[in-house]
Amino acid sequence: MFTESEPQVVAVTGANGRVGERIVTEIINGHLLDENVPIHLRLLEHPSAIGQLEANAMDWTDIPSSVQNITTTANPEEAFDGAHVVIMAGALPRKDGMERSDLLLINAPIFAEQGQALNARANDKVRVLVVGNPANTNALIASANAPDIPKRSFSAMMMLDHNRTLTELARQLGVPPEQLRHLFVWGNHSPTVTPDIRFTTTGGKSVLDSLPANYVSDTLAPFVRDRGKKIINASPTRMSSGPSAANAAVSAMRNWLAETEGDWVSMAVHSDGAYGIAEDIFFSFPCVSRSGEYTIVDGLNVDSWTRQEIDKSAGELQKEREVIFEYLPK
Ligand code: NAX
Repeated sequence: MFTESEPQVVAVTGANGRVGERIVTEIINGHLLDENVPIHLRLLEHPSAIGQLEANAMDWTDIPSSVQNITTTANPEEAFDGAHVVIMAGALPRKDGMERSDLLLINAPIFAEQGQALNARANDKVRVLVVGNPANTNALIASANAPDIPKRSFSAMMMLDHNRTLTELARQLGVPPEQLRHLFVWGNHSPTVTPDIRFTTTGGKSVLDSLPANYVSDTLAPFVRDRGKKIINASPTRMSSGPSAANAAVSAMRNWLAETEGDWVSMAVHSDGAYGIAEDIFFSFPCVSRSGEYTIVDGLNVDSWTRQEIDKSAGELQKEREVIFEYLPK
């Protein structure tokens, strides 16, 4: 899929949004598939945003790239027809005063409808990355509404939490981020996400020897959990992450389709009970991946602090599941 010479149909939802627009630009700039792979780009938006999206599509068409054509549409079935790769960034944002449960119920119908459209029209081997929040539970809704597509073909984006962990740790240690291996996050893309650096090495040595005691619980986890809110609060117009989110979405999909080369990535995937996590939620585990097939890294020991934190995240996802239960077909 990653290096095919046949054209690959790549769909992006919410393509006119702050994150979606940047995802499209990254794809056109060759950051998703090998640059020789011809791409047919399908951009899905809410009807109110189609006018601007059409103008953006003209703009994108002027960039020389492997994208052979761009279709803009407000119809999910048209967007997903024959799709090999789908990145779902189209969702309504949380407004001031809105609870997480309100956001769940506002976005659930979007992901139910789009899950059904994927089921009806996507390629058998489609890979779907859900970015729109609450991403883990939206992935559950989309996959439950696409019963003919294997659950393993869906994941929710944890790469931004992963990259926030990676870059903060690299700053703390004074090493380039690419020198750090075997780092990941557990759980939900929410304030319960839990970074894990107990197995992380640089130059073959554990990073733990160079860090203060309780660094993860006292410094790193609060940093990763608060980062999104801090960015919004720092913005005069209360804008959330844009470039880092788009970069994370495209690299998460690229890692999945290509090869993680012995390193680990954080993917929220359908839980099969690994590490004692409840089944039928999308939970972030350490994963390796090759050619669109991920494997959860198994056999890692879990210390008591990590256990307590990941159980909180799993409990939160089980509650989210109850809130949107009516959108999960029986
Ligand atoms: P924006 O509000 O800028 O963009 C969302 C876009 O979705 C808009 O253009 C809107 O018209 C479109 N949309 C709404 N309903 C739609 C529908 N039914 N079909 C197709 N498109 C529809 O938000 P933005 O900052 O781009 O964020 C997009 C989503 O990503 C949000 O849900 C956000 O919370 C989520 N994020 C998730 C992250 C993660 O790590 N999983 C990080 C980044 C981002 O905050």
